[in-house]
Amino acid sequence: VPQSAFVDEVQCNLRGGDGGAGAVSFRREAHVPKGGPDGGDGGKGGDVIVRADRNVASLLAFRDHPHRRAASGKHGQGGKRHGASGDDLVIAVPEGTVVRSRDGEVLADLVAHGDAYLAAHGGAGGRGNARFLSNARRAPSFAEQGEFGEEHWLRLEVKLLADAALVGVPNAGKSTLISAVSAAKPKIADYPFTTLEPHLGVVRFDDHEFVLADIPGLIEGAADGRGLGHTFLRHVERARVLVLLLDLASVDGRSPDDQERVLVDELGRYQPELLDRPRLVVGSKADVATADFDGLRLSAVTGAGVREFLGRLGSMIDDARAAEPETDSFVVLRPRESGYSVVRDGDGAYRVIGRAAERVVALADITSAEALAYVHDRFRRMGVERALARAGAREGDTVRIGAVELEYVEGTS
Ligand SMILES: Nc1nc2c(ncn2[C@@H]2O[C@H](COP(=O)(O)OP(=O)(O)OP(=O)(O)O)[C@@H](O)[C@H]2O)c(=O)[nH]1
Ligand SMILES: [Mg+2]
Repeated sequence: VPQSAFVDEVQCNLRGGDGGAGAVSFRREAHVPKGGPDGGDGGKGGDVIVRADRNVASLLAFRDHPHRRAASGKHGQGGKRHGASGDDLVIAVPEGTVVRSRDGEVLADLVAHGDAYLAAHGGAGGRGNARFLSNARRAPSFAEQGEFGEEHWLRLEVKLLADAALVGVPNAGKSTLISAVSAAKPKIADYPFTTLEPHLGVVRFDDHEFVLADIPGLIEGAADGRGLGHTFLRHVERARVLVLLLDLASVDGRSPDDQERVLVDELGRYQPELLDRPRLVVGSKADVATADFDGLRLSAVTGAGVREFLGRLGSMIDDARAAEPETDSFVVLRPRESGYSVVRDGDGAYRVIGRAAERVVALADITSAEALAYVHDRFRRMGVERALARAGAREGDTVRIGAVELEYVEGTS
């Protein structure tokens, strides 16, 4: 997939956990050869939930792991012990992530921190045989299987937004630094105005993930349109932290203090609020530094000071994220489809489609007369038999439901 520098897009496969199976079990009592049914229910499989999280900056994690699956439910046991539910799987994505089906239909737009989309339902747990006790069925010898979790391919897309911007005079080493700490590969050269347009790079360091922007160098008068930087200051507007990169080996001998003054001046003239933004001031080219500088220094070439720089920047970004006000978030819960329909297979057999009907035949042992009687009874009550008759089914016709094939028997209804 051709990638724009500013858009992150992935395809992923999400699967809810399977439901646990119900148990077939009978109470053991000293004087009763076969006590009442006491098979417990299987646990529900976990759901897969995609949730916007301001601490995540990109969809990079999906490149390593496009397949995600929630935990399955545990099987039921005797003594009416129910299986534990599988844990939900919550997948963090950046704010602004758009969730689409594989066909491109928009399913959810996760704008703000906490917005969530239930992407794949976990399967229901099967009922244990204790649930099938009735006057007519004193010793049910069947239980339900767990339901498979839903599986969906989704397309996630997000416009990358800079968490931090590298601000510096031309030739300060901004592009060299972003190349050293991310996959961004802007052009690097030993003359000013090498970078003509902004580049974004995703940085992952320790537990931090953030987007860093490399913008063209700023010069005096940038806010009035001199040089190139002004056109790109809008990339700085959204940044949570501003990194002021000062050239410690400036060829024109500009002192770090002088550079900092120019940069702060231009930022403030462009937009006074930028001066309230957290700033990290750092000196570049430490390996060949000629200027005195007391602050944090790094060399993008030797790597000296880079880890400390990333740790500090990561913490500042995390603090800024944590300080952002909570907004109301929403959760898109897709209701699972109910009902069923009857269609014709290519070979003329009838097929009953629908979760509710398919659950009825998901029994551990469909071959027992008792289980079959249960299935017929349920279908009569649900109106499935009538629907088949209306669709034209005749005695002896094949009826498929889920993985099961049955013979149509004309009922009395
Ligand atoms: N020795 C040394 N040279 C560096 C370091 N960082 C950058 N340089 C050199 O400095 C020059 C400018 O680097 P760039 O990364 O292109 O600087 P820039 O700030 O992106 O420049 P503009 O895009 O023009 O604003 C290049 O020749 C780099 O090789 C460093 O840490 N050590
Ligand atoms: Mg550059």
